[in-house]
Amino acid sequence: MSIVVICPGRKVDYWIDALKETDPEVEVLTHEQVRENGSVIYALAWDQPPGIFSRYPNLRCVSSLGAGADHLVRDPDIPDQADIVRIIDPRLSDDLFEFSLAVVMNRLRSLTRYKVKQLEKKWEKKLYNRIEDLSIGIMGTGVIGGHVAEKLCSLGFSVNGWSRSGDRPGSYCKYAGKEEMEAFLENTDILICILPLTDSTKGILNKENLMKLPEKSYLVNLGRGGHLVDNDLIELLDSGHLSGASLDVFHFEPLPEDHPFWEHPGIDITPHVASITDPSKVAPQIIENYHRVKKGIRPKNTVSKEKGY
Ligand code: NDP
Ligand code: OXD
Repeated sequence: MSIVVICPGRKVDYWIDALKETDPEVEVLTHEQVRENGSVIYALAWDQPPGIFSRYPNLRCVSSLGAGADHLVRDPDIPDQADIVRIIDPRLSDDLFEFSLAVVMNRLRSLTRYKVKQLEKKWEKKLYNRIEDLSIGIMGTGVIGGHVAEKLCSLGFSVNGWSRSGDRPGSYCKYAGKEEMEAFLENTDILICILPLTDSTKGILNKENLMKLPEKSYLVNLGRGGHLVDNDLIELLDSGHLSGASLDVFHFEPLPEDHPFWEHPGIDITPHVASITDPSKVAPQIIENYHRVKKGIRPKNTVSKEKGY
């Protein structure tokens, strides 16, 4: 029995080395190395090519290499009997918090603007906001978003969190479901999307919803590119309703060279780096899940195929 690692364009060796170091007895192969397709019971995948899972008739579990598993939930070739699992790791949550904090502080103190002014050799002071001045709204307060919300609260930010159920623990102000979305948005100056991409969250960052934010609000999208309606963002930036946006995720990654986001002065772009899974940190949970699955026990950190996250 073996594990196959499928992640075209990524450094697959780090994954294979980390898994073998955790358990040298387990056979871990790239999909090019697999000789007996029937022996593969566990797959690790990111950006998998279409149709790849149909090669492995005995798959019992497919794991994302990251926290998001939308690329797996929408793959029609994962057999019904196989569980989908994702990575849950405190390091991922901490890294995403640190990234969010950096973006928020950049916004409060206009650091990107000063870099632009520096290149123009312009000495132009601008009033700044303090932590207590603006309220932050986190869309999606699950494992990562809930952590970000709590950490921002502990630094003195006023934080609102919006989720499907509203029943996760936390001291931030909670809003739940479609009914409370409007109130959540109306009370948010910096909106940070940390939602999973599902049928119900696709396109949620659209004109109608973003117009409910107060004038001059700022958008941060750390969820998935599919949450955002790109043209709506450009329209709202150009009209001045939004004062800027920081985007880490895109419909197509890498962001195509001719995409208008690249040259928009109101948009800061990062290449999906808000938090990056460290193979050595998460190999133990993958190996543990592999052994569970091998023994016929359900793996941990499963994704609901119905809910999509
Ligand atoms: P979780 O599954 O733990 O949490 C998801 C949260 O979203 C929950 O609070 C859930 O509500 C809420 N949610 C889901 N659907 C809806 C809906 N229709 N309406 C309102 N709220 C909804 O996920 P994680 O926190 O672990 O990760 C979230 C996402 O962050 C990932 O799926 C990935 O896309 C993104 N990510 C991005 C990274 C980056 O580098 N840019 C890195 C890591 C993750 P409820 O609490 O009721 O279940
Ligand atoms: C993600 C991740 O889900 O990088 O985006 O973990």
